[in-house]
Amino acid sequence: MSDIPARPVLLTGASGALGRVLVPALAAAGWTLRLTDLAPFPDALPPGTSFTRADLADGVAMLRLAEGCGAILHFGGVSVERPFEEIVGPNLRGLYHIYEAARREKARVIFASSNHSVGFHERGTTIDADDPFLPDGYYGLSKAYGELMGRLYWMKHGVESVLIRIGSSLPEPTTARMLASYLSYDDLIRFAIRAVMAETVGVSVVWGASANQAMTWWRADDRGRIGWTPEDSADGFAGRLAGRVSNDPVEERYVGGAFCRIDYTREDPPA
Ligand code: 15L
Repeated sequence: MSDIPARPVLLTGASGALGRVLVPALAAAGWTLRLTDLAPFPDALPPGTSFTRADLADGVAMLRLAEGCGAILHFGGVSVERPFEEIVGPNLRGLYHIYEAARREKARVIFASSNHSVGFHERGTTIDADDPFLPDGYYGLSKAYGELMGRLYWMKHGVESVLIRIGSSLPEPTTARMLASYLSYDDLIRFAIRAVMAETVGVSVVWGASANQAMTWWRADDRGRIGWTPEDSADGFAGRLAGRVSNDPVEERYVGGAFCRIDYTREDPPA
């Protein structure tokens, strides 16, 4: 079975940290990629790729970019906690433009959701993918909205989505929290390939963490439907990072870590 999609794939957020990981890997796998971002693409463009600078807020540009594409890897938008007004354009309106383009092209969306959509779940508990959203800020809320958008477009228009709630995808884990939340770049690349190539996915939700022993927060998801199993692990960093914690009880209590603390005004944390 070939791992090359029949139609080109659109990648938004191509100039971002994860976009720059995916581009060379997917191009090397022989994929035809249409890349876009608000920022210029900082690396050399590999064969089989083209780059167009565009704003997610520009619905017509998104429709044009998606023309003829079979899948959209949507990694664009604001990727950290920011004031509400900065999130609305790229993450809410922009997401709508992506789904409208997918609807027109009958394309599948692979949406880079985030652990921050469930960031206020406690680290001491274990949740499944269908447990309630508990966003830890406007950014996490926008990711929950994106996931619900995926469900709406599936029910109403038959647009398929794979929604990956990414933990911490970095070259390597840097805090004790990331001993659980770390997602290696190679596991992310293998995920993206399976998410695009899997035969049917409906709406699939996947926890985006490597096979980390400390990952006790998340359990059931739809990875079986897309045929993805993480192969890497943060475990080798445990000795070095176990003590790398903050002194902040809010940050250490919840899955979303430092994002939970931003603009936190409660004086009576829940018992
Ligand atoms: C995210 O969603 C962010 O995009 C990233 O910058 C990290 O902060 C990550 O979550 C995390 O929670 O570690």
